[in-house]
Formats: sequence, structure tokens, C-alpha cells
Amino acid sequence: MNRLFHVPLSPFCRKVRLSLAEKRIEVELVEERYWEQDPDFLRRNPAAKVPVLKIDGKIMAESAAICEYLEEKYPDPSLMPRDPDARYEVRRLVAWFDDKFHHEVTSKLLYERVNKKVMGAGYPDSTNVKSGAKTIKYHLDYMAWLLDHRRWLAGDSMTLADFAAAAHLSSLDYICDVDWNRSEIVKDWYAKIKSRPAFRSILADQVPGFPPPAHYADLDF
Ligand SMILES: N[C@@H](CCC(=O)N[C@@H](CS)C(=O)NCC(=O)O)C(=O)O
Repeated sequence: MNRLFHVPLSPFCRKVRLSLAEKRIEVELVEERYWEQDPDFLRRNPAAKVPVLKIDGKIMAESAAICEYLEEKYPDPSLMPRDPDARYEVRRLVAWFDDKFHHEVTSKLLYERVNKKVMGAGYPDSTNVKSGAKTIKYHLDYMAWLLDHRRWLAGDSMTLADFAAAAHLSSLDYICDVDWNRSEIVKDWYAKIKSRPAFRSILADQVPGFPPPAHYADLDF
């Protein structure tokens, strides 16, 4: 049986879950409290990070490498275009969300508000929270600009770039940190991606002590 060691609100784990589900690859989800540094977990991934995927008799880490492996091994349905320029744009945007957005927004909001409490690592740092809340506006505006020119973030078909963005935004939406009224075009994009069957398991996530807001799982939010 394939297994994904994950934590529910991790955007990197969510990106892999979305790719697996879109490709209809069945997987057992195993919650891994990575901060407890379980020796079995460290053996699976000495980098001590989730996601870790056990598939095809192998153990894999690093969400970008995992998603590219899934794309090459299970190409249908495809989440990468064929054309090199279009592939470049997908990779650029995946990096945008997993590096820049993560550093400027996700780590400032989600990690401060949720991870610190779950790990017993103290109270949120209000300077970080303020900075994340301010910077997400710029990112939503950038997404709106992209979607003004394209049907999906990286072009005319849905790709890994959309899953990377949706993984971060859905984790932040779980704690009510996305202002969907800022841009109708971004809201429409999220409604489209949220209604895909691949999104179901993410919408069913529950983190003890952090109930999601009512709109989180609502397709008509
Ligand atoms: N580049 C890694 C990042 C994964 C990552 O940072 N995961 C977080 C959870 S959201 C984690 O495991 N952090 C533990 C740590 O940094 O020690 C990937 O894409 O898989």
C-alpha cells in the first residue's frame, strides 16, 4: 500500500496529496508529527521534513521531486505541459509559491498561529503575523494579474502551479487568513479548483483545537 507521511495543514504535503488524487493514485495518509523526530521517521527522511511518500517500493522526500516523479511515472492526467517554455512557467510558479509565498506569507501566518501552538513552541509573534497579513495582499494581486491573462495560473491548462498555489491558500483558508473579496478572479479560480474531486480529502481535514470556519469546505463560499 502506498503511504504518505504528512501533516494536514502542510502546503507541501497538500500539493503532493492533490497530485496523487488527481492522478487517482490511492494512498494511505499517516500523520507524522515531524517535530517529535521519531527515529523511524528520521530513517525515512534524514532531512526530518514532511511530506515523505512510500510508493513503488521506494521512499521519497521533497515535494517538488515527488510531484515530478509522479508526473513522469503516472503521466495521465498530466499536470505539466509539453512545451519547454510552458514547463518553465509551471516550475517558476511552483517555486514562487513554495519559496517566496511560503517565506513571506505561509510561515508568517500558519506557522505562527497553528504550528507554534501544536508544537508547544510559544505564542504567535505579532510582527510576523502583521507582515504575513500585509504581504498576502500583494500575492493575491499578482495571482489576479496572472489570471487576467490566462485561464489557469501558468497557462491555459491546470498544472502543478495551480496545485502549489491552492495548497498554500487552502491551508491559510483553514485559519481564515484569505480575503476572498479582494479579487473576484482569484476567488473564481479557487472555486474551480476547490470543486475538483481531488480536493475532497483536503476539505475534510480537521486539526484538533483548530476547527475550520464554515466556509472552508463550502464549494459555494
Ligand atoms: N522543500 C521541502 C519543504 C518541506 C517542509 O518544509 N515541510 C515542513 C512542514 S510544512 C517540515 O517538515 N518542516 C520541518 C523542518 O523544517 O524541520 C518540500 O518541498 O518537501
